[in-house]
Amino acid sequence: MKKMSMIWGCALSLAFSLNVQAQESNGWIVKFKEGSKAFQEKSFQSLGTVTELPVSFGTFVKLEADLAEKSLQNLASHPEVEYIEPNYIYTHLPMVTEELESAIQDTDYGRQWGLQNTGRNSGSILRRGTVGEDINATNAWTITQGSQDIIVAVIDTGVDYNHPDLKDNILINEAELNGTPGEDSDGNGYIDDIYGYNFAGKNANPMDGNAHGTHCAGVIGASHNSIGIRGVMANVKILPIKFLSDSGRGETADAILSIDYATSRGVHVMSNSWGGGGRSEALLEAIQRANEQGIVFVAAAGNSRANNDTSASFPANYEVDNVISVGAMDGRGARASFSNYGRNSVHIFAPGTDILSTTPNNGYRNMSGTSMAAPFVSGVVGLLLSQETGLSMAEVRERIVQTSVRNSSLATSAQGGRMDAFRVLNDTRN
Ligand SMILES: [Ca+2]
Ligand SMILES: [Ca+2]
Ligand SMILES: [Ca+2]
Repeated sequence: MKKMSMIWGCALSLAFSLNVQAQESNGWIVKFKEGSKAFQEKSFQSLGTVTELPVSFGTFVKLEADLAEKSLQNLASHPEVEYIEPNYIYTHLPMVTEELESAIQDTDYGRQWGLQNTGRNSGSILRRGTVGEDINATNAWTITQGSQDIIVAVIDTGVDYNHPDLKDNILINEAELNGTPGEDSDGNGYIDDIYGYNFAGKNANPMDGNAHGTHCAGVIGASHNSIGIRGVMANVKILPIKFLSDSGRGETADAILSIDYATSRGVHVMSNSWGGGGRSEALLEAIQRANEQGIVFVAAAGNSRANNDTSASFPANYEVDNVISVGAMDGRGARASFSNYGRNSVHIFAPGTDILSTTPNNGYRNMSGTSMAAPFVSGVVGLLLSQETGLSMAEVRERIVQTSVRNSSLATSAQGGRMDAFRVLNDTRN
């Protein structure tokens, strides 16, 4: 007992502030100092279930335990503990899901107002949308329709990689496809990750049992073919990564593994339509590792009508050059009623109400949310990177922000504008 009190020494401050403890969480994440094995000590193991996370940068464990304040303070002040923080629960960010009255028979590109707003495809009969309040995709496609060399990770509830409107644009890990089942054929630490990975289920099948991730994937990269809808990118490789369960919930520990996995797979963009929880140092570090590799991290701003300048929404609010925070706009070019905003913290608005996209089992559906706006930006960043190389993360974000079309009803973002893909590609600045 005496030894234990020596080990879990005197009090220091925790890595998080007390007010975030109101956020829902599942145990704790503890980062030990490089090479430390202190988590294997009996006194630590006795606190609860301890799982070492396979993060290649530092020693992380997930601790499933209810800890009293004193135990927390003791852990935080252990000489080999870098920090301890709650293992937050995140949720996907759709507001409304609408079943379609009829099945889609053929190309329904005409219903995709986010790509080309006719005024009649973006509102009701009583309240029409506004012509041209879209991402100006048709003009952008005269410059580029993307590239199969650009990889976009969809970090979400998984993706239906068999969907006929998606399957040609899914990244296939050929070494695993052609390798031995049951073995890690490409030696990346994950067995049989042919289509991506499922960190929620701890297996190699990132199939979507929710619809949210498949919907986001369709916005980015549904095939330009004779069926269904069109993605912002006709040509792209989508990497499905599942860390939100089929109920749309996931935790920090799995989000970190997802981001590191995407980084190791050499993606160019990560599309993140989820949020919740408080500030996590461990998650921030994973985003910084992606930033160092030149990977853009697009994040939905959140659906709580909140000002992110005054109440931070994560991961959208992490201040790293590669993070682009996206608010949702409606078919009249106004901020969607549910969308978060913030002159300093929300970079851009994109279409996010009544968005038609793919759902599992050959389906299509309308959904609304900043969840739907974020993948529009992921797709446009993908178009930009198909066309130009060598841009820094800060330059990519500047490009999206400075070329936006200003609109007084979107003045609650960095430049007060909506994203315009044509202007992004042409670098037409305000
Ligand atoms: Ca593998
Ligand atoms: Ca294998
Ligand atoms: Ca299609």
